[in-house]
Amino acid sequence: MISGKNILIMGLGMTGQTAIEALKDENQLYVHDDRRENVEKFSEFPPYDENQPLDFVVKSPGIPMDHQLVQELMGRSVPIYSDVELAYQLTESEHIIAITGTNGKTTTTRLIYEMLKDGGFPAYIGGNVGIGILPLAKSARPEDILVIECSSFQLETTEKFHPQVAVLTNITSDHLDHHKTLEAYRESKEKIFANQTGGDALILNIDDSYLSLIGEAHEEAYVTSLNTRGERGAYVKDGKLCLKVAGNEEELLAVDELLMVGAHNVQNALQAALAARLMGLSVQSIAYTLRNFPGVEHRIEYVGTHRGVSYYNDSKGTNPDSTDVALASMKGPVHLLCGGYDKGSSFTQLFEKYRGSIAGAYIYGAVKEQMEREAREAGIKHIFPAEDLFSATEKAMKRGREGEAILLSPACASWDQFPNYEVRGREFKEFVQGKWSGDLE
Ligand code: UMA
Repeated sequence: MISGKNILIMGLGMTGQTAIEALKDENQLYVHDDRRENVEKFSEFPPYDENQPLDFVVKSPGIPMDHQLVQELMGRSVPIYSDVELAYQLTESEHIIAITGTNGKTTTTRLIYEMLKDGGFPAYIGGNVGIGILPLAKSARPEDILVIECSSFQLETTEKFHPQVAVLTNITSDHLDHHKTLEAYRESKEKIFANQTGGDALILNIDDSYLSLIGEAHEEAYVTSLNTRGERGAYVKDGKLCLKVAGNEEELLAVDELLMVGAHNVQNALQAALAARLMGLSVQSIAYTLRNFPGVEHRIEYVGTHRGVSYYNDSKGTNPDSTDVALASMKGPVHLLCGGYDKGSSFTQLFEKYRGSIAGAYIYGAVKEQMEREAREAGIKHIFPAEDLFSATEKAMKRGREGEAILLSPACASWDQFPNYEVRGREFKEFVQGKWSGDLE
């Protein structure tokens, strides 16, 4: 419980609003947002006045540390906290699992949560997944398990935050506009385990070169790898996912039994399985979740198999790099549904790289002409221009054969024909499932 404090809420988006709800009854709050209209919406709280003594600040993750007011407050030694730090200070939960990394954190967070729920554990999910953690943290009981996805922005301003299980998926260069240097970005990520002690667990993906170095400095860490077998951790052996937590090896399931595809998802599965096992879940229960988890919605999400053709929704693939990851994850020939809003990207390299596995490119949307030209120049044999996603899908469904995949991974934003990628992905799924139920050719 935090009470009787003077607190500045800086940034009045989701983080600021959930912080206000969590603190307003017991404390004196002040508000600040660079957008005046946002401050006006919270007129029951006084705007920040620089003469006001403050106990601490709750800062929205998107506000950079070099913001003038943040710098000024730091100069006065006022602690600056994120919602994750505040959640830790407010919660009665004694079980926090925190996940961070450049990629894979949303899938790993969701998988851990699903495993705990399937096993009958009182688990809750929140954080950078788009659901603020504060409302959950405040109402949690000691036995509740909080599964929190943490961004580097949120970790940057933690002080006492102390998860019992910390998972690091990978660390590559990202968000340098905010953190300025790779070192500062890494330091923020490493704060996830800064307060851990003997009884806690740190899980590192040592296939990542930087995390492998951290692993060398932290012998007590549990490690995950697709290639090497650590003394403690999770790995792939003879095509099977295995755990080694208390000395003996435990087999979970075969890689082929996962519904999720792609090497990166095998790594996510290893990390989640290890975290769940350390929380006391049985091997059988963990394997059950892994056999049934289709992936996070819109990220190479398995939609189903109809007449031997597998369908995947990767509507989150809004640039050529993400579509590259999706194509690399597919097993056989792929019918690729792509196109949309023109962000000025080039698709030539992507088409050249997957020329051998693309059985058809079904191209639609504002970017159609450029994409079609680049596909042709890259040597894609079967190109089908279409008016919109649905006519493209219909064409792909007619051409798809047993053992092949139909993948929506547009490599473009959705805004020319949809309000956002979520709507695009959902409408795609509804369209194909509607066709299946009509059993259309
Ligand atoms: N603002 C200022 N000055 C600034 C910048 C922002 O006053 O210099 C104000 C804005 O006017 C706005 C507020 O601060 O009113 C910020 O609101 P917001 O809606 O941008 O952010 P929050 O509601 O605080 O949302 C955050 C996360 N957003 C970011 O980190 C940018 C969400 O992560 C997160 O889900 C949510 O809190 C709940 O924890 C999203 C994200 O994109 C998913 N994260 C990045 C990522 O995953 O790469 C880090």
